Amino acid sequence: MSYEFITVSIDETVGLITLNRPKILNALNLQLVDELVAELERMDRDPAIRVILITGNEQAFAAGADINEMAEASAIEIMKRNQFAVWDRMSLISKPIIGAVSGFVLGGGCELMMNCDIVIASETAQIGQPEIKLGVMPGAGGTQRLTRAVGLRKAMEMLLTGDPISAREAWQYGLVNRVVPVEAYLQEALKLAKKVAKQPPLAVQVIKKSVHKAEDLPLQEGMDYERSGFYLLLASEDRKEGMQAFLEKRKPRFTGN
Ligand code: CO8
Repeated sequence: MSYEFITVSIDETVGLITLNRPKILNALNLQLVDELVAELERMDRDPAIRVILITGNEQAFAAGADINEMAEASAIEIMKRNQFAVWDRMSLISKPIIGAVSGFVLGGGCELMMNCDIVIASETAQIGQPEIKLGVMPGAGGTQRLTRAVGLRKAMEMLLTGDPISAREAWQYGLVNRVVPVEAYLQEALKLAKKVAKQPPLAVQVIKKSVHKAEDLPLQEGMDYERSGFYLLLASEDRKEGMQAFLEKRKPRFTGN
């Protein structure tokens, strides 16, 4: 498949998607989001890929939705585009998504980052939801996922001022997993992706889904959900292999069955 606004490659079993509109700081136009979601879904189905990594460039992960595309459109036109129907499909991806972010991570860019399961940030990253400065508000999870991630007061401050926070502050609030020098962020994310890619794929996917359920479900329902996953994985070939390998004091060979 050929794309205009993203590039795609594979490194061992890690699928790498790079946002590629550098002249306008990877602003997310409709076509870019279409391409991104199509490729995420393709990689999710591709048995050769176990983990997906999304990145941008050093200057910008993404500076938000493409303001040119929104500026002239009426509310009804934007509603009729139904762009969030595509966006929301990202949360159905079953393989883990690692984000490697640097530079501007703003608006829709921050919301895209929050769609990633694990995030490695360069120390140059500036992360925020500046929509209020444009007279609007986030529409792809900025008030919901950010509040769950950093807590009500910090989210309120970020959303009402529109000011970005530094990578280090984002790390203190648990919004990103790790902050590394700009020269290293992509390699660090790739190293982590390869580590997760070596784990048994079924367990990885069931754990991912179960962790996300913790954001939505009351505790006891979440515990019930977790237990179903636990029993399900006991039926997998990889469980036999994992336990056998432990007993035989050798490395397991996981197949995803
Ligand atoms: N949309 C379109 N073009 C952009 C965007 C954007 N979001 N951000 C930057 N650009 C363009 C600039 O217009 C400029 O283009 P040109 O060279 O043709 O003039 C180029 O990128 C470089 O930008 P600057 O010259 O402004 O670079 P600076 O280093 O001076 O400033 C900033 C960088 C601070 C990032 C600044 O460009 C800026 O404030 N950008 C807008 C950030 C923003 O407000 N983002 C939120 C957008 S709204 C949103 O995301 C709603 C999400 C709803 C869900 C969407 C799902 C897809």
